[in-house]
Amino acid sequence: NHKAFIFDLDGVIVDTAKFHFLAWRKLANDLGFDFTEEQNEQLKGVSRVESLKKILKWGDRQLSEEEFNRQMALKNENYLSYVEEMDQKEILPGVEKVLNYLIEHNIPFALGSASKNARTILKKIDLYDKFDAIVDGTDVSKAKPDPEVFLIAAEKLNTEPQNCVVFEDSVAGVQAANNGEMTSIGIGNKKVLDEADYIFADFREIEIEFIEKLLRN
Ligand code: B16
Ligand code: MG
Repeated sequence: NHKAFIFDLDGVIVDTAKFHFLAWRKLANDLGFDFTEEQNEQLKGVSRVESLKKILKWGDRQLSEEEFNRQMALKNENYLSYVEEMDQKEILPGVEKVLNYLIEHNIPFALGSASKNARTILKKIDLYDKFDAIVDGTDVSKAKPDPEVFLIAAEKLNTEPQNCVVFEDSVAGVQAANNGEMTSIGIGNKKVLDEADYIFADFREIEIEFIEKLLRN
């Protein structure tokens, strides 16, 4: 039984949250309404289907199943046009320092993302081969805050949930880690992520001493 680390993707390793926001906002605007950056917080870590349901509710709009699926596909196409432009420079500051430490010390780590585009993105930023396991939106049936995505990751890393440390930028993701009895580390706004065991604005604030402390716990 060993310690292991699990990383969310969007908002933790890369700032694709900004691309999701742009693409969802375009969809809303095309349907004749808008939503705020504050509302967008509620979309973070949430699956594609659930995100569109929430947005339509905000705009008080209903779509046929066919139109719903068409809009979702359009949004993804638009989102992928941003992803297409990504490269290693998109890896958020401080992330590689932590990943390199884990690699050097043979500490296993996994990706635990709600995104169905996670593998594409990891390849674009050249991190695909670094992870010991990848669990994404194509592997799960229950969305965050359900802990399923992280529990599968723990299993793939051959360890117990209690030994796992999860890095998350979303409220739903922090709750998922807590629901899975894992240590939760919020990356982002202290006020938004107050349910996390530890909170940092970004990875530059995370010292290697902190990682070592987690490993001793
Ligand atoms: P996709 P994460 C999540 O990724 C995003 O935070 C969320 O905004 C997005 O709707 C969801 O992935 C699904 O993404 O449309 O690419 O399948 O933060 O869990 O890595
Ligand atoms: Mg995220």
